[in-house]
Amino acid sequence: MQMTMRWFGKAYDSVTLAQIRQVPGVTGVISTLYNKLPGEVWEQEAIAALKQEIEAAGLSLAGIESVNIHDAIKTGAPDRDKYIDTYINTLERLGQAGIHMVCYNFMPVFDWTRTELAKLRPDGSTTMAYDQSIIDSIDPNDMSGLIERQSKGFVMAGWEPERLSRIKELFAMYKDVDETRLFENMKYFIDRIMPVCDKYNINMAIHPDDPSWSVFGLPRIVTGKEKLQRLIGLSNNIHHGVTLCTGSLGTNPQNDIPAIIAALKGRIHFAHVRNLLHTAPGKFEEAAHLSCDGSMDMFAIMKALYDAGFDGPIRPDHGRAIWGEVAMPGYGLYDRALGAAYLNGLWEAIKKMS
Ligand SMILES: [Mn+2]
Repeated sequence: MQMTMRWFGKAYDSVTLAQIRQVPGVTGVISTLYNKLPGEVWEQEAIAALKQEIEAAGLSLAGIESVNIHDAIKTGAPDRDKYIDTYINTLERLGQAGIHMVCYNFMPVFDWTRTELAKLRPDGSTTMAYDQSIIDSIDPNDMSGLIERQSKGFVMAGWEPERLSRIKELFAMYKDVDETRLFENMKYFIDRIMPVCDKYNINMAIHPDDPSWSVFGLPRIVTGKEKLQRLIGLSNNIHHGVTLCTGSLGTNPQNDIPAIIAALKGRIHFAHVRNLLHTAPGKFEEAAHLSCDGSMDMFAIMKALYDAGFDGPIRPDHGRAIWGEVAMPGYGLYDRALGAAYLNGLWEAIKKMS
C-alpha cells in the first residue's frame, strides 16, 4: 500500500504540500481539479500542472478524488452519453498523464452528509458528527445552509455552492430513480468507461454512500456487503472496483468491515481509513483514528486489508480539529498526520508478524 493524504490544491487547502512531505511514511497525495464541476472537461495542461506541482514537492500524485459524475449519468437522462463521452475524455487525459486510480461516487443529490461540522469533544477537539433525528426534522433545502454556516469559509467537497443552489431541481431529476434504476444506470456507465480504463490501466474506485442508508428518501446503493457485491458483479473487469471507506461503511454498526474487505478482495483499489464513535442509533461522531477512541477495531481492519493483498493508495480520512488548527472541517493537517502515523504503525506490525 501507499500511504497518502488528500490535498485540495493550494487555492483551497490550508495544508501545504511541504507540510505533507514531512509526515513520515506519506509519499503521495490524492488530489483533484477542485474547481471542476461534473460534466466539465479536464484540460491536459491543468492535469499536468497539478502533477508537476505535487512532484516538485517530492510527492507523487497517487490518484484522483474525485472525478464527479454528472447527474444526467446517475439518473439515466437522455443526454447521458454526452456526459459519459466527456468523462471518458477526462479519463483518457488522466491515463496519458500516468494516473491510475480515480475515485468517484454515485450518490443522488447529496454527497456525504453530516449535521455538525465542529462538535466539541471532551478533550477540547472538535469533530464532524451526524444525528439522524436532525436530518428527519430538516427540509433538504436547508441542508446547504446548515453546512455553509459551519464550514469556516472553506468550500466543502460535495457541497459546492453551485450544486446546492439547484437542490429542488436535483430532487426533481431523481423523482423516478429508485435503487434498481440507479444500479442499471451505473452498469451502463461502467460498461462504457471500461475500455478506456483497460487502455490506460485506470482503476475506478467507487466510494460508498455516507451515511450508509437512505437520506431524505433518496435511493442509495453503496451501503453494505450485499450491495457492494452486487455492484462489483456489474462488471467482471478488474478495473471496476471500490474505495473501501471505513468511516462511511462504519456508519452502520451492522456492517462487518473486515468481512466486507475479504468479500471484495482484489477489487479494493483505494482505502479511506478512519474511526467513528457511535453514541446512539443513527447518531455518531468522527473519532481519532485509534481503536481506543472510537467504535471500530482498526487493527482488524488493517489486518483484513493486508490479508486481502491490498496494494493501492490508502489515506487517513477525516481528522478532528486539534491544537487550534483552522482548516477545512475534517481536513486539518495534525489529526490526519497522527492517523497516518498510526495506520503505518499498524501496517508495519502486521507485516512483520505475518
Ligand atoms: Mn471516505
